[in-house]
Amino acid sequence: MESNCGGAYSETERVEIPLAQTMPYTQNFNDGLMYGWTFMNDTVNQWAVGSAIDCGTEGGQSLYISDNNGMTNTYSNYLPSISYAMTNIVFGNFPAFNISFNWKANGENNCDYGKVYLLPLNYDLNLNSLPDDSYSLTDKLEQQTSWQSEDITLGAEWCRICKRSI
Ligand SMILES: [Ca+2]
Repeated sequence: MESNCGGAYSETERVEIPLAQTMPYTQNFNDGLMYGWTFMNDTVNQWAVGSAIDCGTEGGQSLYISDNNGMTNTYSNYLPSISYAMTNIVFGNFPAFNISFNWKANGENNCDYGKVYLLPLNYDLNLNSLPDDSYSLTDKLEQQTSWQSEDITLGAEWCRICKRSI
């Protein structure tokens, strides 16, 4: 590494390059594999990949919240809980980006919902509070019992950066 232009080289540093998805990237979870997705789960309501529900072909699989290790797409509203499903995305050299996904959520109004964020890789996630809302790409995803299609366009300012999608 070199400090500023033409300056002296600094000491060698070790940098961890995280496992990341490159664009274009699609994921239907149909074969049940994780593909670089990781979870940071509450003790009761947890993200799972399984066949309890799917918006696509019969027998497909999807990513959903479950309170029984993925057997059913059900949750407990006895105690407040936050769980994260995340993957790292490398934004390539393109003039614009599109993020689209299908979702439904039939939780308690204004209390139980999903939300999509794009966060810096080093963002300090915790299970007690949601990330800062300035990083969210969506409003609360809630109160829909039929499949919804979300379609988000991001501009060229996202070019060549790596973000964590949650
Ligand atoms: Ca699927």
